[in-house]
Amino acid sequence: MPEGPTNQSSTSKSAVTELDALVIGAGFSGLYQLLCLRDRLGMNVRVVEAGDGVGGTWYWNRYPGARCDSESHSYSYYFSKELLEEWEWSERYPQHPEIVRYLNYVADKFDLKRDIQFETRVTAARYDAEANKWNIETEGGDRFRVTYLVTAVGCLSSTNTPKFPGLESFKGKVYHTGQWPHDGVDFTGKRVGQIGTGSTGIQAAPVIAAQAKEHKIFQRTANYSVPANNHPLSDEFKKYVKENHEEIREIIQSTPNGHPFRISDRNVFDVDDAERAKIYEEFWDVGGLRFRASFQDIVFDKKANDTAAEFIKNKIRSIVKDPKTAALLTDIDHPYSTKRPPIDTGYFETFNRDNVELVDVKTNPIKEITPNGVMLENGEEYELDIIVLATGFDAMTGPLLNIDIQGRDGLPLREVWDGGPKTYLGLQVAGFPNMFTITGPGSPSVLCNMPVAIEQHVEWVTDCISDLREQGIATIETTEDSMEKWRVHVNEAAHATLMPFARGTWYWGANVPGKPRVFMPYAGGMTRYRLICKNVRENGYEGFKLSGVADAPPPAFIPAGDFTLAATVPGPGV
Ligand code: N01
Repeated sequence: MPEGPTNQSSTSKSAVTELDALVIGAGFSGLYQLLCLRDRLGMNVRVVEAGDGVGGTWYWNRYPGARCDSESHSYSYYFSKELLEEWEWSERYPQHPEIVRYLNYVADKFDLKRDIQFETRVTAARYDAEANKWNIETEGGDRFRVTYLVTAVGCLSSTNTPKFPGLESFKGKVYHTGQWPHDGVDFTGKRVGQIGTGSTGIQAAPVIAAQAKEHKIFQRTANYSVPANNHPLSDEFKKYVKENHEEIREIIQSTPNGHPFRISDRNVFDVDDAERAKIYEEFWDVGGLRFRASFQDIVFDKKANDTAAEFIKNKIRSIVKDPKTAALLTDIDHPYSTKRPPIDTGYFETFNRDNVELVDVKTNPIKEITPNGVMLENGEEYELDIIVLATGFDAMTGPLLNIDIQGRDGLPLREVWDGGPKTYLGLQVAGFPNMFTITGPGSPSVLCNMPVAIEQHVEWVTDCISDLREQGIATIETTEDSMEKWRVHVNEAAHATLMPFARGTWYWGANVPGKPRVFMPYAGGMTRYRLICKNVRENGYEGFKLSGVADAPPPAFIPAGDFTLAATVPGPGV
């Protein structure tokens, strides 16, 4: 298996670099945060990035079939009219290389790379209360001393490799989809085993199967998927996008999940069975995440959800020719969309190929990896040349906890989050002044089209730092009480949906053994969340403690407000 990035520079202690701010990560978040702090606020900023190029999650996730599940014209920055006019996506759902090209284009256009230090992995960040500075160390021995620390580490950047006994003994090659070799993998003539059928596995399987000699797909939990209906964008659509940025922006910034379409306000049982079937057919043909927008109550009402679930299962049965395989694929244990709903290009059709076999590892789990392949509990062994681990991520908290972050009095973040992540708005942790977590746990993040969530967070952090500097405020720091109020609200938001029906997902931290079971993203919808953050700022940073400089008295502390879900902005997204 390829190693993650390592810093190539010397390990000797280097001089300390003093900056206004350090941003960790050069993905969508880090690039925009750099631009905002450097060019809008005139700050001295550096981004440090483990990879040797920009892209963040997209730098590492180069597996076959890697494609974004958000529609390209919404999977873009919306802060620059010029950028929107210049850039043109080629497909409805952009492939990995096109997204990386886009991010490089952005980095070059705004001259960002000169302030990004590549191949540099942050290992520690410690707050020095006396100096009100963050001291940051990297694997290669670089040291930084900064006033503001912004983590832009991504939600899905720390891979999850299950501890299969014997994995190291395998004589063939093992690849994790989240650490894919940059020069690709040739499956020609190979016997390939793929473990995992989440969004990644569902994208990868058809592409691997088309090349491999044999492709065994080990499925533990069956999953829904809706066809992406991907296609090249027509000139007409490209023209529409170029001429209607404002309208598209208005939609993505005012829908709960940040996608470029409105969710229907009709309920499943507002229409009769025949009409409902017709609507589902239409949305199935449109494809992608729009399917879920066909009725507003699919993610809130179990009976409504059952109708969508049954529709998809019937589609699977109609596609997959072998009844036994179809039965395994439709033996789904959760309501539709309570796990992150995948979208696909020919996933279920792949099981009609002669070289593909679905292996049930729910009733007959993987016992071990042998030198020759995968052995199941019943002793059955699958001989393989390549194992592809599409086993996901230590999501949301993993990338932050991999860094030794210590706040006031050496308080480790690992200790504060021992029982699960605690944040206020997903933006800050009590005891960690002037540290901001872009798309941190407790924010809409992964339940929203990510660039939309990222732009909102980056702009809020930028406004916040601007306010602090203008008003001579030395520190902003949330409180235990604010985090507790927010925790209650995040929990309430999740329980207002059907999400608790699928507690075995990475949303709950359930995919990593020993990880606390806490619903991590905020399911109250991006629209509501945006409003809450706006109000927090307008109310003088409600729920945060602000400390004055020198002898000036600190500004008054306004406790965190009441985040009741009574305001009716419908819930979650991706
Ligand atoms: O990971 P996952 P993913 N034995 O955790 C299986 C985003 N994404 O990489 O369900 C056998 O969803 C596991 O089985 P189970 C998106 O947000 C975005 O697919 O735990 N199987 C499951 O099938 C997505 O949600 C895009 O029973 C084991 C799979 O591995 C997130 O990334 C594209 C196992 C892991 O599924 C993560 O998706 C792709 C074991 N011991 C992904 N351990 C975009 O378009 C795990 N599994 C932007």
